[in-house]
Amino acid sequence: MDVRNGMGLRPLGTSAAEFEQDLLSNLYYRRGTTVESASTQDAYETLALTVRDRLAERRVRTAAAHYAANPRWVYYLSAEYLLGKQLEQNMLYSGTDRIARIAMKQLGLDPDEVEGLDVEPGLGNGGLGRLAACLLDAMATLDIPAVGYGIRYDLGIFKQTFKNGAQVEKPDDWSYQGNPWEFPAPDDRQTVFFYGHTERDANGKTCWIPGEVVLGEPSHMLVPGHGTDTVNIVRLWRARGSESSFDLSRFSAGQYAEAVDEAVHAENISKVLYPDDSTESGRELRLKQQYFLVSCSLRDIIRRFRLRNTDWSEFPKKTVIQLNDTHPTLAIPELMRLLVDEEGLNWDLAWTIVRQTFAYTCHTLLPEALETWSVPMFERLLPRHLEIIYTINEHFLAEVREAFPGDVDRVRRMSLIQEEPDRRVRMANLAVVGTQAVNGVAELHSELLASTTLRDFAELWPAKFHNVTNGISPRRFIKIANPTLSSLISEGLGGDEWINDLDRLAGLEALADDESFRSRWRAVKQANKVRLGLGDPESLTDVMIKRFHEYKRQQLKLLHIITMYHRIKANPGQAYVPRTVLFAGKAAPAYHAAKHVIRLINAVAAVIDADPAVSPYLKVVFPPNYNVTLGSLIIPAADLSEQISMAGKEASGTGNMKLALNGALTIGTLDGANIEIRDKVGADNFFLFGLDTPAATALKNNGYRARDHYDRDPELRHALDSILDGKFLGIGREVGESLLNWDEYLTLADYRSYVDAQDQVDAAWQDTDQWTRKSILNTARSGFFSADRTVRDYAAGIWHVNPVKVGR
Ligand code: 26W
Repeated sequence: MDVRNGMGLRPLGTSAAEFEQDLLSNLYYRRGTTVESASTQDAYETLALTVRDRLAERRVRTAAAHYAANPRWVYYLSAEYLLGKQLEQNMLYSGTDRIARIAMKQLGLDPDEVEGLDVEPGLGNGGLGRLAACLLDAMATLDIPAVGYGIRYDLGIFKQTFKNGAQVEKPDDWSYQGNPWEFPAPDDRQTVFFYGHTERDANGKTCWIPGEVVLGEPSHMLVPGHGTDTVNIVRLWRARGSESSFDLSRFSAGQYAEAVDEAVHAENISKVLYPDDSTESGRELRLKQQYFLVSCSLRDIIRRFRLRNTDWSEFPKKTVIQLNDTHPTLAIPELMRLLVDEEGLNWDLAWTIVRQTFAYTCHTLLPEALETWSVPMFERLLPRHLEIIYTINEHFLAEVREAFPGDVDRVRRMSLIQEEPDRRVRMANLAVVGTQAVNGVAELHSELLASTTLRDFAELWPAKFHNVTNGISPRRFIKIANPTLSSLISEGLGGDEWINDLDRLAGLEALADDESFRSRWRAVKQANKVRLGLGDPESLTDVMIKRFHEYKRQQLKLLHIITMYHRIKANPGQAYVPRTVLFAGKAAPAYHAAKHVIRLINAVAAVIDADPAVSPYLKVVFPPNYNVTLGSLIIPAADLSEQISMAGKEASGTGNMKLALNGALTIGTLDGANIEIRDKVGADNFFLFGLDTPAATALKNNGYRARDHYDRDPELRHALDSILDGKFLGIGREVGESLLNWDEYLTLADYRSYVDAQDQVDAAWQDTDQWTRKSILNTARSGFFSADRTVRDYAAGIWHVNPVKVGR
């Protein structure tokens, strides 16, 4: 009986035998080879395509359901996505993980070897990029019609290696072997203008005469929901030279380089991800990337809108565009340009549509991370957009003057244009003015945004400001990363519904009192440490994994390590809690202070390793090239989670959530989402230390002198002196001096409180049962930090969208 699904196709098989058949046919027809002559790469590509087909089948039904529903869409604009490896996720979501491995074995293939060829697309720097990926996963799992838009960088975040302990960056040509998970869609290419000038035609209509034209070619990757048939997409744009960019006459004149010059120039736009995650580069190519992203994406969004709608006033009802930090803020003047210059709408209607359509998430508090672009550069690259921004500013400042008559300072602070010391466009101000909602990513962060960084705007538009505390995908960061703990939890809770309903973890609280459950919990952690294979599995695994930045204070962790080293050296006979301290993370290539800390960590690690009096009790490991894949290996093996940033600096953090969910206890400051984690898991199950935000701010404002702490704390002085005296392979002078003479992030001020808290950690660790109870309670009370809850908050408070079920 020939059954066909709604798409008129025979559904793909769900048995291992049928999967094997599909593997074979894909090997023959799509890979053009045979089992006998297939390379492992052939086998990998074939496996990927065979799994992808099952998701593509759902994708077609999703697209049909969405078309029929003509819903309100969420468009997520982000310059970064850290999607992680796709194979294991897509096998889990398509329910093929078991049958695929059986089928491969049937064909004499080694599943681990084949799966080992899956590549991680490193299209992001850190927190912001990974959050984007977790939110896309949750939107699909909650059946919310959504599309992610980004840039398909040829070269992702650099590969990190160490040479004599120093970070070395290597280009990451992630799709060198191709990428089986993407669907190129050249027919949806878009045209993007740069440079040139503007002209007014007879009836005053403005035209932009570009100086350069490039093409944006999209390819999309599937974003499957877990436990549902929804499959959304993330569309990534790649820059191409226009058809006519190859100069045949120059080529035939032997000027080969010149012949391709224009094409190469165009392709450079999406060539490489900027590796900065906190300091703006100010580079023109970065601004080109940002405009390229928003111009292609808005044209695609309008193409999709027109499929089912004609009336522009419907646009904000059918479309909400979330700006992931200021990087895609040019979307605001770009939509104004498209509506006014190309669609002929009048300014006020266009502005109403624009403000109702956009929302902005801010991910930082660091002033140097708030982007501003020099007016001359802006004028040269985007002349029409600068005109539009001037007009927006005019109307806006009139509103400010009306609301705060005579307050010239406020007008100067709120203007979209900084006048002194040089004229710059303030992207954060534009993002706030051109959107219907602004949110921070943790309660403290959102409060600080409204009371400091964006205070003027919060006083003008209090209702516009929201908080949406970050979240993480439980599928990626416990189900896939920690399968053994996941099955123990499912056993304890009597089912695995918790993966899509994380609050159900609360059911584990009772099991914290069950000795046999506790010992199995410990065994899982132990096995994960053995799997990681870095350091003695019996030791306390103390983990600090995140980008390197002085506000995150890896230097404080280092001072603690050196203090432990000195204590062990001074009292060799004493019993010590064996510790393995694991660092992982990259520093922006131009961020030299952070790179000095990396070098010093590796030097201290080497000295300790070589010291037989200390190495039995203390080990420092620093695996290179931290990314989603390495994080997924480290997080399940962690006992202690280091979240030690200066209070008021870490917007939220998401690593803190991943580690707590996997049963690590947190030692941390009252910063970002640490506060909410401590509230949820309980103060007894969290090691708190350090100054809170008001105290830190007060200390900074009342002439903080780091040297005072050095003078009055002998252990601190000993640790700092050992750095300054070059005790660690002569490395670290810069770090020592910057701490003693500058210490912008109050590292020395929090040292004593931190070391004392670490002593409490050692004490707590020795009561294994108690520690295990606290570990189970951390997991049990982490339900709130699911990205599903985060997306539900966005959907209810900012997007006002509803799920669309995808039928069979
Ligand atoms: C202009 C260069 C640049 C590039 C990236 C500046 C700032 C960024 C990102 C906003 C930095 C970032 O990743 N921020 C992190 O975002 C996470 C997700 O919300 C938060 O959890 C982290 O606290 C925050 O540091």
